[in-house]
Amino acid sequence: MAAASNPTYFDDDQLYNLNTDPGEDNNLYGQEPATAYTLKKRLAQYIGGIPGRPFRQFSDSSTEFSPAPASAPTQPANVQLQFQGVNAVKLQWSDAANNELGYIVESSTNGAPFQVIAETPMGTNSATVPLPSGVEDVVLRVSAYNAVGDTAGTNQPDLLTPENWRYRTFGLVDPSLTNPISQWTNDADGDLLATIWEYALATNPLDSNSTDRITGEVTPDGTNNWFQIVVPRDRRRAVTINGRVSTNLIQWATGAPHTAVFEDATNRLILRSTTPVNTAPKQFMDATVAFP
Ligand SMILES: [Ca+2]
Ligand SMILES: [Ca+2]
Repeated sequence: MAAASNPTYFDDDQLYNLNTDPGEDNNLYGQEPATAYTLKKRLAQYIGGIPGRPFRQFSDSSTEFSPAPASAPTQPANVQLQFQGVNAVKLQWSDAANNELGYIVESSTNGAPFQVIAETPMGTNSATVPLPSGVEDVVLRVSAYNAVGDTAGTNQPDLLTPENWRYRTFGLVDPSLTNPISQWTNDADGDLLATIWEYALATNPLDSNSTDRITGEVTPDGTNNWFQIVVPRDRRRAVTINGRVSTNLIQWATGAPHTAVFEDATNRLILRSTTPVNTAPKQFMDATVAFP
């Protein structure tokens, strides 16, 4: 009778919003991963506390489920990321745990705390998740979980690494990243910043109005005057920026001992010539950028 009147009666996992759906017609399980994760943990803790309950008395397909495990599950191994277009990724991992309630995928955007964006059953080894459009700084992690705790995979895919960023930036127009437009040395928007610099400075390589520049300044420290450049970068981006200095614009000396990092902040890098202006009044500086 219930099955005849309720289309989700035989669903393995069920979650309803009783405020808006008192008839339980619309199974939200899968749409509310954080809720499913929380409720499964609470349920496991609850039934794990009933003494003498005869678990697995039915021919349950679950061989892994244990409501009262002795420890948190083993972490998922070998977490891998595969793009499904520029705004979705498939995560795959090895199911190394034998007492997990399931897996969760969490994301952290722009350095914010991780939030659950997908939940999968025990024994699973993949999930496809959407990415927030236009947000470049996204870190993903996969954890096995049970009532005792969560254990995150060591490898946390980072969408801001150079190749992931390049794919998300140019994948719509050049999915194989082989055309001139998507090359690191190219200036796709003609704003005189090569794409590798747009990446380092956190500007948009496809928008000529999105640009930034390195500025120079002379700073006294009481004894000497120092010539330095301020590079407005984002430290999360995996590039190495070196200062270089010249007295004739022909010969350049790059990095130490000719230049030194004076300040290494999250949003800027200050590189200083190690020769005081008092000693060498005529100096030129700029910076080079390369992947580490
Ligand atoms: Ca450019
Ligand atoms: Ca630009």
